[in-house]
Amino acid sequence: MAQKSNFEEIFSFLNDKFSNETEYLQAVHEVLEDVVPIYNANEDYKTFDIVRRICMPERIIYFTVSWMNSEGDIEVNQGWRVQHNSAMGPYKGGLRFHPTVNLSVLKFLAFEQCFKNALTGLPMGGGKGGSDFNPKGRTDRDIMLFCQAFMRELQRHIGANTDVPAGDINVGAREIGYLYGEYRRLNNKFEGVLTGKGLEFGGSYVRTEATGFGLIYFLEAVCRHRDSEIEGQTIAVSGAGNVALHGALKAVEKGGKVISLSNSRGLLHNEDGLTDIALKWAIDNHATRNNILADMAEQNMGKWVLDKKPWHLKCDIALPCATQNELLEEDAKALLDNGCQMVLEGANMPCTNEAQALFLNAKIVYVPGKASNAGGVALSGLEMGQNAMFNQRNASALDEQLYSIMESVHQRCVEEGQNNGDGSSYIDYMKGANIAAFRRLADAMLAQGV
Ligand code: NDP
Ligand code: 2IT
Repeated sequence: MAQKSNFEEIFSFLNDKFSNETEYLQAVHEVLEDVVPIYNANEDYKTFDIVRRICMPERIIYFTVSWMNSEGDIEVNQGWRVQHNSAMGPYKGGLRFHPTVNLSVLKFLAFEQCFKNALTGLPMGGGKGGSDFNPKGRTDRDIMLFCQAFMRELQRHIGANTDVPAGDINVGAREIGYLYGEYRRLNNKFEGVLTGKGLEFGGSYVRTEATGFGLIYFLEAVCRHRDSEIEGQTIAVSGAGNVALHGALKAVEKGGKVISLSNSRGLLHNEDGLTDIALKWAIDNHATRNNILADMAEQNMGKWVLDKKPWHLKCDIALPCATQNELLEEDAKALLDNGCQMVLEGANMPCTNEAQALFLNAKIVYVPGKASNAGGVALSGLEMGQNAMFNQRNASALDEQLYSIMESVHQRCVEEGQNNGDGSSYIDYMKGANIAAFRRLADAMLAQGV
């Protein structure tokens, strides 16, 4: 009789084995706590040790990136690709260049990505990669030289049907262009090996906007479910990059009042609400400015406040769109004290465990990033489809499909996140997202044997 795994043992196995990987363990615990009853009710999941296998990356690639910068100096960085799970399709997930990148951060991101990708309903496995390279303040030439050196190592591990990276923090259209160019030169072939490419070389319309727009489409679905609407609501946004700016723009287009943006240095506050003109200007210029928010303040688009986050501002809706663990317990308290009714994550795991617990306890709407920011990777999936067919679809058809994918992600969360045993109509979006994604992934693994 085959041995069956049990939850307690798996928890302590992971805790012991990866005790120094705090972000990874945080992401794993967040999912496992919700799936205990599903797991315990399924004998096959236990027999085939599905939970342990879902938590452990299938493969981790490490490489050293030694490169010569434009001054002729040698620089040495670390690079990784975590190929977490391929049961549902090629490994898929972004690349992050940031000095805080380490294996724990990439393992948490790769793990979450598998669940997010499962929620989109598209055939994509999950992965994540990146480097501790800090691109801030570097010349365009140095960025190109670094991207080329990084790809020289990464290229042997990826492919259109194997592993398809994309952007993430500090990896946008420019970096994807340089990475793609190096891949093409080394492999002598055009294939959809990266997403987020330029429109002239296999990129997709709407990919740049997709994460932020998708976040607001998800918000719209939440509002519709509660018989409310975005129009007239006050919204605090953190971050000032791809996700934050496109989320803020779409929120304003839907009639919301967006009162903040932020970055690692401070806050832009505008209590009357940022205009679509200001946000479009920021979208066009953020990639080339050192501090787009300070530049916006100089143009009277808001007030720049050094070293502040937006969470003390009075708002109805909070959209954390910067980075992991940016929203702490005291921030959650401040939001709740000020009457905030909804928190939807644009970033990956931006709320700490303590902050999450406060939101769930208060029974406000709390949506984890794996559901609410799934629009980016969903559009990446559509880019892969276009590359495989050697075609390019038009923007309005893709925007419509993004909208309907976000509606269906919302629906999956509602189906698994309602009926909390207390007779209320409260939707636990975190539980819903975790369970819906777990079932798909676990069943795909089960069907394929060991
Ligand atoms: P960008 O590089 O475009 O922007 C990142 C923003 O977050 C910048 O404003 C940056 O400020 C700020 N930030 C980064 N690190 C920190 C920090 N430690 N503390 C405070 N602020 C910080 O990245 P994206 O907008 O693409 O990504 C933002 C989040 O969204 C990430 O969590 C990412 O994983 C997630 N995400 C991205 C998707 C995409 O398609 N791009 C898809 C789904 C999720 P500064 O410039 O000062 O560093
Ligand atoms: O976190 C994410 O979903 C992303 N950075 C996008 C991944 C992708 O492959 O488009």
